[in-house]
Amino acid sequence: MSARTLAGALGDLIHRQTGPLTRDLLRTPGHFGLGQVPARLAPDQTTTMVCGYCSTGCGLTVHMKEGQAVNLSPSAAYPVNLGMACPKGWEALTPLRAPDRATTPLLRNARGKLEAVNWPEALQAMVGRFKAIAGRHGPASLAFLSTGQIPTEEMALLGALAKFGMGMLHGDGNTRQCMATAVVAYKQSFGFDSPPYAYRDFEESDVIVLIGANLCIAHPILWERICRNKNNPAIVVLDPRKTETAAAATHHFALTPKSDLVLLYGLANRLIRMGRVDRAFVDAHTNGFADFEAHVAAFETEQVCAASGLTAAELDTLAQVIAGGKRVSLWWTMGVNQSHEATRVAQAIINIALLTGNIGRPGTGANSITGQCNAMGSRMFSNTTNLLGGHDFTLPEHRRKVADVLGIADEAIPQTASASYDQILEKILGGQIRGLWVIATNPAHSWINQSYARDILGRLDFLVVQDMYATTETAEQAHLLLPAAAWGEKDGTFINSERRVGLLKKVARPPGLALADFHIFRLVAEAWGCGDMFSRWTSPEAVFNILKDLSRGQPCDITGIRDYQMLDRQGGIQWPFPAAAGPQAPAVERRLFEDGVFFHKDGKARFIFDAPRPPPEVPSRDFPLILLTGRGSSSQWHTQTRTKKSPVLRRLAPAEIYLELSPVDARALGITMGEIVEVTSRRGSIRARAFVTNIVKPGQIFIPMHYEKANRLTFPAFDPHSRQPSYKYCAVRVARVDPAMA
Ligand SMILES: Nc1nc2c(c(=O)[nH]1)N[C@H]1C(S)=C(S)[C@@H](COP(=O)(O)OP(=O)(O)OC[C@H]3O[C@@H](n4cnc5c(=O)[nH]c(N)nc54)[C@H](O)[C@@H]3O)O[C@H]1N2
Ligand SMILES: Nc1nc2c(c(=O)[nH]1)N[C@H]1C(S)=C(S)[C@@H](COP(=O)(O)OP(=O)(O)OC[C@H]3O[C@@H](n4cnc5c(=O)[nH]c(N)nc54)[C@H](O)[C@@H]3O)O[C@H]1N2
Ligand code: SF4
Ligand SMILES: [Mo]
Repeated sequence: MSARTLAGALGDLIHRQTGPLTRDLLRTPGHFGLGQVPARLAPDQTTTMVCGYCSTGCGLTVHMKEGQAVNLSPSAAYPVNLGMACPKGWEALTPLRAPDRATTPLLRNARGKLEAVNWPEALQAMVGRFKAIAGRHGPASLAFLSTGQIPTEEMALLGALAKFGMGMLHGDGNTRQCMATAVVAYKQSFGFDSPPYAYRDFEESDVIVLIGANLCIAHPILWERICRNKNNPAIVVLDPRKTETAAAATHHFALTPKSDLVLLYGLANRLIRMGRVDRAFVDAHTNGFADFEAHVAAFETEQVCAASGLTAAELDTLAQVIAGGKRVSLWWTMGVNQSHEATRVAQAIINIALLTGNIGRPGTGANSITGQCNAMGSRMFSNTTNLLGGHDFTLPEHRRKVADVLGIADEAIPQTASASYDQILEKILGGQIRGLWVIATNPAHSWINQSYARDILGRLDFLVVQDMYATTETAEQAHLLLPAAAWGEKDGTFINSERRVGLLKKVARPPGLALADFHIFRLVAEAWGCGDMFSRWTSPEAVFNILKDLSRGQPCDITGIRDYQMLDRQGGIQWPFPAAAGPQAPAVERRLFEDGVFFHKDGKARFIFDAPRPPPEVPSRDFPLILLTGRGSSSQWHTQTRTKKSPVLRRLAPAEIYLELSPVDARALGITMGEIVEVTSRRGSIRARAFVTNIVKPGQIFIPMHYEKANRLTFPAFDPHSRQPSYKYCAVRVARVDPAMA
């Protein structure tokens, strides 16, 4: 398209988004600041929207003055958080005003420097370079890496644009680092990616088992929901570390890292021998129990204790507590999903819920807790691994259905799912992928085995990074930076851990020339020449209506949600909510499988299991310690691009990288509290401050992922079924720094 029509389309979009603007603004980079009244809100009022950090999905009430969001408070009426929020939620507006916001597109010039350009120039550069690459190497030489942190409507537009419009075969997201294991485990076991619970189950259990999940830090408001439980529940934590959650639990079993599979099989064996099998449930609603029973029979106490580090008495207690529960819920997060055999561990948890009949009733379930605010949206609608709406790229009838809803040709839809994140990086290394578009994720900090990741990103012919900041580790490597509006500056929906579709709203103006990701995708579509394909995708709410149609007849059917207002009134609505359910509002909290019918064709859940395997890199004489990584505090978010912009949050967490080291190891190494030490793996060496603590057991150290150097050490192992990275296990050594060198 010509520059004139492009500028016209752009003007039209910006006009609609922000009110009258002169055309000159499109051509000249510059600031027009926050501060004008977003079109749909009165100047002074409050409005409730979903938080943009974690998957808990708290409702935050934003206070407006003269059209600006000036403050916020947790919403008491929202069914998720009931008036509570964690520090990140309270401080959610601060990162929007950071001085390093990306306010204009930046293009790398001939001298290798990023230089401000206007939108038409940026779009021309992106489309020109990408088309040249695709022309020479085919459309499969372009790929995208996206996120669980933008609204579902934006994800769907990106996925449809990239794959159906621009012809890309491959696109994945940071949800691969996070939820891929739960997705595969649920699909294989239940027939669809379907976390079955409502948060109320936390309040209704008499036994709560948390496996590799540190709720107090990572999902603080879900921990608050546990605290509302009136049944005096047993709270059992399976975590190698004595985390804040473990310390507050009634039982903590500090299992050896990556021994979960052996332990859970041993536990299943015990429960079966204790006569704790719910025969009626197993017979009516599951397949494969007899084989599973035979498989776990070999997991005797001695072997299980040797592998897990638990004593026989501890194993006994664990089995007794679970066997004694009438309403047992089992919850897991990254301690499970990030492992070399993660999918089978997740399914070992599912198997325990199935065999004890702890599913489909209040206070029960095999429950994966999601990570990012919209990881669940990306699982259903990002068009990466699944075809839009939880469909399957490989099934002709699914491709036809999606093509019909979208009014496109079947042939526009790829017949295979995308390569996974790690495979995309391998393809860059192999020269098959040469152009990459990174949206709302920061792989140059968060991907496993960093020096390799950065080297790979550095090999691209053209790297486009679309972010709200120009200063992220990945943005620094970009050839083109596209400035994005952030949470609070745009409309759309997120889906939280309990499958609740919640609303977000524009309560602030994006800075400078930054645009909502939604509008950036629309502009790229126009510039690419496939704008016609998206003529109905005019606004987030128009896309929401398309997504409803795509979900029809699927387990995640949301055709009953009339419009955004209905979401606003109800405090979000969980899927499924099909139109067939009738016009009445749905119950506030609903769980799946109350009828015992699962999503496989025969309606039955499956027992799936495998032989345990050792991790690919284990401690040795030279690297005697195990490195664990994860979340460090409730006020730090991932790579900290947002949370470090808040002075309040900064004060709540250590400014520099540290490691948890046991007193036993510290003594043996001659290391004292607070000393700077060197941590070395086969992939790299970093310096960090020693925090000597009994949180970790001897032989293990822990480093939070929030500091850029953490992933220089990690070992790139992947679960073979989910391709999720195993961030939480590799071999390292720790040494004092020679005082002369310190
Ligand atoms: N404050 C804050 N909250 C967040 C995030 C954040 O960055 N900051 N991120 C969000 C996201 S995207 C996610 S995915 C979630 C993650 O939430 P969590 O999974 O709860 O957090 P992690 O700290 O990564 O890992 C949890 C625990 O797994 C344990 N673990 C390590 N290895 C093993 C093992 O082999 N077996 C078992 N059983 N446990 C093991 C670790 O010791 C750790 O305590 O948090 C979400 N919430
Ligand atoms: N060692 C180790 N590494 C880990 C983990 C671990 O436990 N240990 N956990 C893994 C997990 S579970 C996850 S989820 C990943 C997270 O890894 P990342 O996704 O890389 O981390 P974030 O810091 O959340 O990056 C989000 C980026 O999006 C930008 N952004 C925010 N909002 C918007 C928006 O609306 N639009 C646009 N365009 N940009 C936006 C932010 O500025 C930031 O640069 O890390 C993984 N890495
Ligand atoms: S718990 Fe999660 S959703 Fe709730 S306020 Fe904190 S970061 Fe936001
Ligand atoms: Mo995550």
